[in-house]
Amino acid sequence: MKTPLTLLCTLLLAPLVAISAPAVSKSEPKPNIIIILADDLGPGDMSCAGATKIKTPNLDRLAGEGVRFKQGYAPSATCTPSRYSMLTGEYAWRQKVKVNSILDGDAPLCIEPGRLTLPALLHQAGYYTGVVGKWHLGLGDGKTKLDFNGEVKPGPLDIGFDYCHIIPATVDRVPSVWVENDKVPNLDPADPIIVSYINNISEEPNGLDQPDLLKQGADKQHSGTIINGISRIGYMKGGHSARFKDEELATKVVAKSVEYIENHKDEPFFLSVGLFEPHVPRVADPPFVGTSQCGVRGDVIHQVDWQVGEIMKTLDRLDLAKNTIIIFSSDNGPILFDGYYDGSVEDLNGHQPAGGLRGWKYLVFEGGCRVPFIVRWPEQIKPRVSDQMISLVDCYATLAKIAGQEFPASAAPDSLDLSPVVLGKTDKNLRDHTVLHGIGGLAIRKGDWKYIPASAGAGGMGSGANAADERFAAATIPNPMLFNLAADPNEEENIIEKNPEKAAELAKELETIKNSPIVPPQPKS
Ligand code: NG6
Ligand code: CA
Repeated sequence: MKTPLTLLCTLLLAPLVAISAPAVSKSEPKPNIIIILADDLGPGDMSCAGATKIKTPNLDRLAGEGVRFKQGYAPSATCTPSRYSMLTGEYAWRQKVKVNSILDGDAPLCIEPGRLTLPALLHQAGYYTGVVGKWHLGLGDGKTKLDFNGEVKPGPLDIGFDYCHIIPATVDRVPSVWVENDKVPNLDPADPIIVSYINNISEEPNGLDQPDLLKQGADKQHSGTIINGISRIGYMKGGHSARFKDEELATKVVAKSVEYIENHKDEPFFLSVGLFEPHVPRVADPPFVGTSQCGVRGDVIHQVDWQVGEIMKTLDRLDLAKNTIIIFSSDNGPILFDGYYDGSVEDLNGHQPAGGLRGWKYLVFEGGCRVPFIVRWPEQIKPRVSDQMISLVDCYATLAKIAGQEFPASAAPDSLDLSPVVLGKTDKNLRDHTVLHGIGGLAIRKGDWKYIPASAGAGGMGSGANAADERFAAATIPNPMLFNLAADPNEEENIIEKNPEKAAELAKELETIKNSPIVPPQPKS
């Protein structure tokens, strides 16, 4: 494992990745880039992918005007490691530091300040770079306790973003405030914020003692301080004037994204938007309440669709749509019960969030890691649906190529330049394998084959995208598994005994990738 110093030396000494023919000619203006990541959205959660109880007209339009990948992956079945991989081009499990778990709201920044991240690279390429919405990559240096009343840093601005308007972790974790450019806006110094994940430092009601105050019942883990009628993970005191309301989060994401696009319309810009839905707590804004046919989880997916639509409308209004790349995906697969009794299980009404795939968020089964993956760039991409494999970890090398920016080969060791795939210049699967990370460990998909070593599984976290199916209730993987996804897309039949050589080959390949921090040479189209 590399120390920061050896990593830095490797980065400095490593050869630059050769950017042969740029994906965009020098004379054309660089495309703007917007990555919109939903939170826990499944591949079956869009009407263009077959959902009928949920309507996603804006996502359907986006997909219809771009390429929709049916084999799109999040590198991990949880948020922090997936976002880490997207921004660094490196699988998070290569790091010893705490990026493989789920960070609390007061956890330190898990990306080294100064690292050549995707936003840092795009900044070098002349882009203005910003992030709005969910962060969940930690804040502060971890040496002193993070103080939300002062400068909340290091954070996004130290790893390549020029602007940020974020919430620290998840909506179900304290502190329930925004952070804009290292400061909590609207904070009254006479009412300072104190946060603890260990002790109940707040004199305000909590979910365990006063469940009668709750809008939604919650499990023990989510029964900390009650804020806006929802009990959260952790305890929080103070900061009343700065607290967000759940029902206003989506409007704020739209307002800040639109303002950002307007402010930077005349220069190439990169905007990373972290939507909060359909992660728990699921609280629909008034216009969306009761609009879907599968309960509140469907209603907040309508809210996802609305937010994407507002961003698309802004691009249309400013005449930027043609030369703006929008990547829409999700940080991990879907889940129904994740701590709050919000009716998502009971109201499912036959909807299939993972499109029938096995498993859910937290798990290395396809249902945990397969995600919606749409790329629209009207000037360069012909609309189509693709069966080629792609992962969020590929955003780094692919966008570097499109932006015409070189980087040291070791900077993004797991990222493949898939620009030929994205731009429809090849039918080949330039990514022929991908490593998937879940709470219990790693798995590998290569071609149609998927190998899952025995592991402790997800320790019973959450439940189902296939809640009705009892076979999928057990999250533990006591024996290794092998599936052929072409014949058995839902991973129902473990065929390891019939194919021991194939299992051994994939097990070996997984070990090789684990031990080699650099991917084989980038594939040629
Ligand atoms: C888990 C929470 C879950 C959710 C998740 C993060 C428990 C029992 N469950 O620890 O509710 O917050 O973390 O989700 O605490 S993620 O999409 O950001 O990874
Ligand atoms: Ca998530």
